[in-house]
Amino acid sequence: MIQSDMGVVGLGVMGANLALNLSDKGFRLSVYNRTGAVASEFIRAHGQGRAIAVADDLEGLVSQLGSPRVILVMVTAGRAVEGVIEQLLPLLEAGDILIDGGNSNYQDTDRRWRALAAKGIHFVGMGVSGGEDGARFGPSLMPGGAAAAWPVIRDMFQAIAAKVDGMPCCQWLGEGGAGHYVKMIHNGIEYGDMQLIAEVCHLMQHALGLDHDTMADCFEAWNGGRLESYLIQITARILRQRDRDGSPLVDSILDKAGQKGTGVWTAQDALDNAVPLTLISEAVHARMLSARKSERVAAAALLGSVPAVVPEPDRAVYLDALHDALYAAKLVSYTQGFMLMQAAAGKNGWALPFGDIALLWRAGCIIRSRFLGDIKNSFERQPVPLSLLQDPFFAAELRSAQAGWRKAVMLAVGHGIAAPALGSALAFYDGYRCARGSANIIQAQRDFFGAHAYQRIDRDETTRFHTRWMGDGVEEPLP
Ligand code: NBP
Repeated sequence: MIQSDMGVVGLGVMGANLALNLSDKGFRLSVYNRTGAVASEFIRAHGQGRAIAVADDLEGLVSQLGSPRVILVMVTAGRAVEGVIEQLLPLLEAGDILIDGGNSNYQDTDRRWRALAAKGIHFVGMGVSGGEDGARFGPSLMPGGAAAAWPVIRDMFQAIAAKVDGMPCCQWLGEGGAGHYVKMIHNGIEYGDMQLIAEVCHLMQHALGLDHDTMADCFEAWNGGRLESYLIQITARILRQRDRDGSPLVDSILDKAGQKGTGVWTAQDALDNAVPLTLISEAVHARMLSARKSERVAAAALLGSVPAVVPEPDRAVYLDALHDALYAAKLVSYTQGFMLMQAAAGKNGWALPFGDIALLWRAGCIIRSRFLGDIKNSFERQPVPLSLLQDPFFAAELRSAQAGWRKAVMLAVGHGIAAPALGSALAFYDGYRCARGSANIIQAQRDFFGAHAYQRIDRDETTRFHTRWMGDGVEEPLP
């Protein structure tokens, strides 16, 4: 009997499309789905002429695989992944490879990688981005976990991944939960990009008074320049979409955004690692505020509405400002995302390939953009800059975008329109480029009320001082 190259467990949106992509590239598959009717329908619709065998149960699936067995699990993250692993474990042998391609929390992946390694099973946590279309025709893939698995699975996943100039958007990222960690950051950055675009749309409509076609024209024009990206393209399409009565569809869509958790995980991880990930965190908070619809409606009646729009002659200048603000704030968001990955790499002992990560995201995924090529270049420079804001190219870009960025934030503030991502990015930028900040006051306050001591600018930072603020005012060095 011919044995399959890979088993796929879970034929939902992602599993089915990845299976078809793998099949298109010539790999022989065995597939299994908990609800058998889903697998039967999959084969009825797509099986003709393909080397895909359906298994009725996991025992059947495992028996159809060559050695070492390679199994891709594409089920909902959390208990479902746990359950599938538990069921598969007695059926596997040392050297077999188990890949979780769902959106699992990287800490779960790390734990599973350790537990399965003790049994000789090579566990891989692989971030998959690009949604249904990406999975079918070329996703961005972020694998990490048991390094011994990579030489076995590399060709299969690089064959189905999106390509940029012939380079597959699929590279090994490191041990343990490294792959799912990078996917988590990708999703956090996606939250940030989406929030920034939403804020710009809101300002265009409510501060500049633009109609939806004009807004769509702007996004289309911007897509021809530095902001070229998938999310800018789809926003233009979204703005042109009409409802049944001919009005813009977006105006009839409820202004409440849901979330599945990866943005929250990213923000929590930033807090745990003491990384100022302000923009993505604001994007998560903005979704939370959006969900409080009835409370906002009541507050609007109580606290007042938005003032009049900007006069027409000034609008072109403001549109340029919004473009620059979007670009600069996006740069801050990616800077913060890479800062967080650098901190996590240090903490977890991962040698994350930052330039390759930028390349992995250049195609096949939701945050794909031209700009990621510039980030890749930055990580190739020698010496590698401390942060993207200290890269000569990006520093120059920010200096030239700065005036427009401030104008856009002032537009939002002046019109009472919330633009937390644009504004917090600017605050981060101003804080980051401030050689002498305000934390001296905080050190003094902490010493005043709690005797927490402070450091002095004219002494070594290891020497700490306390002042008897309410007594004789004498300063004394602490032992
Ligand atoms: P779907 O909801 O389309 O499919 C879920 C699959 O999980 C089905 O095959 C379902 O089987 C199976 N499943 C569940 Br639910 N519980 C199970 C259990 N206890 N045992 C065995 N199988 C179980 O999800 P999807 O959109 O394909 O997403 C799969 C993973 O990929 C998720 O982690 C998701 O976050 C991630 N992801 C999704 C996207 C996207 O755009 N959709 C993108 C990137 C990553 P059933 O038919 O018997 O219910």
